[in-house]
Amino acid sequence: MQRVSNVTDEELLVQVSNAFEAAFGCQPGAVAFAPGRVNLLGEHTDYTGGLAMPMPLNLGVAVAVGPGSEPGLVEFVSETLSETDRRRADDPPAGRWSDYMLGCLQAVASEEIARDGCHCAVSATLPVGAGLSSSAAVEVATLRAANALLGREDEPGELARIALKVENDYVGVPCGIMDQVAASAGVPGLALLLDTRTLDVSPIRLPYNHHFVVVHSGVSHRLALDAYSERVAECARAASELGVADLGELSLEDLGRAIGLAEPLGRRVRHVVTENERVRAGVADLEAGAAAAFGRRMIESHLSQRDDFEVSIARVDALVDGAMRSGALGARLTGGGFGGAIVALVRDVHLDAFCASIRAGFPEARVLAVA
Ligand code: GAF
Repeated sequence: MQRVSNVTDEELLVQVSNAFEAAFGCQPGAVAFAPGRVNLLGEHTDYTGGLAMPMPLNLGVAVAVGPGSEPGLVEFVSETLSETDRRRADDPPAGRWSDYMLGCLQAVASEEIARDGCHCAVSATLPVGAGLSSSAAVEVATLRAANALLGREDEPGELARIALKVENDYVGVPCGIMDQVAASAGVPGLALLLDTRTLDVSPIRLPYNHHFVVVHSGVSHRLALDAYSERVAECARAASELGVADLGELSLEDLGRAIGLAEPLGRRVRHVVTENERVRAGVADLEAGAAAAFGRRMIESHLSQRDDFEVSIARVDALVDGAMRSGALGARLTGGGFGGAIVALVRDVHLDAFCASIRAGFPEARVLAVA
């Protein structure tokens, strides 16, 4: 995978260690990294027991931890935001960036932070609000660092479940588990087929001579929590009205009765059901080396997100159109939506021209990663 950030994961670990030392006057007891992800196909399916295709990036988050200076006091420094924060070990969430880390520390080290306090530093190469799962990366890096400090082994499935619980119950975001699995079980550059009902993951072969290019639209999705939560609630309501535990149980044959639901529930169901089908078919495309067919599914996925699930915005739609005009085989909104990034599939012979065309046509957009 080509990196667009000029800081490697190893350099980021050194950077966070230096930030820790500068803030707290000693070396950290443990440091850890976790990656962000781009989702290639299968959007808004992970909280309905569906399928997704996340691929970890080599952009991510590094966290350094060590014992604190006073029992019960947890001090944070974010090198990336140039901010500090001070919290009590048992504080409830406060709507601040430190919530993600404090929630994780409370989950795995509540006794230790109450007894010894904690110092914590964070550095990132992953932009916040790009839809590339910076929250899950912070959570998993914090859990890994805390476990390393306490001499405990990590188990990826367990890390993902703890991180999801922190995000759902402590931070208060009703997300699914895709991002936490990608951050804890994934390897940068290797795409995964994730079944969010069973949590089975299997590697997916990417097409030769092609690249997935991640482009940030320049619009942060940070204020989209209400709209995201509304989609989660609509899916739960639709499932209950259709008499299933999860929309992931439905197939194309069920769409007839789903479309009869009151607006907008019918369209929400149609997105989820067709998106799961697109993932199934997309896996077969990639196994057969049919990159152009996969590209068409990416476009169908984008239109479904735009029209049926209504999670896109005009600037992202324009970027997807621009990507197609710039030679992509397919392009789509990736992540939670309402801004953030797109992912485009581009033949390697067209890569330079594609990136140049995006830079020229969309000065506010930024090519973040090329896989
Ligand atoms: C966000 C959420 F955190 C994920 O769980 C997932 O629902 C995604 O939006 C949409 O596919 O990244």
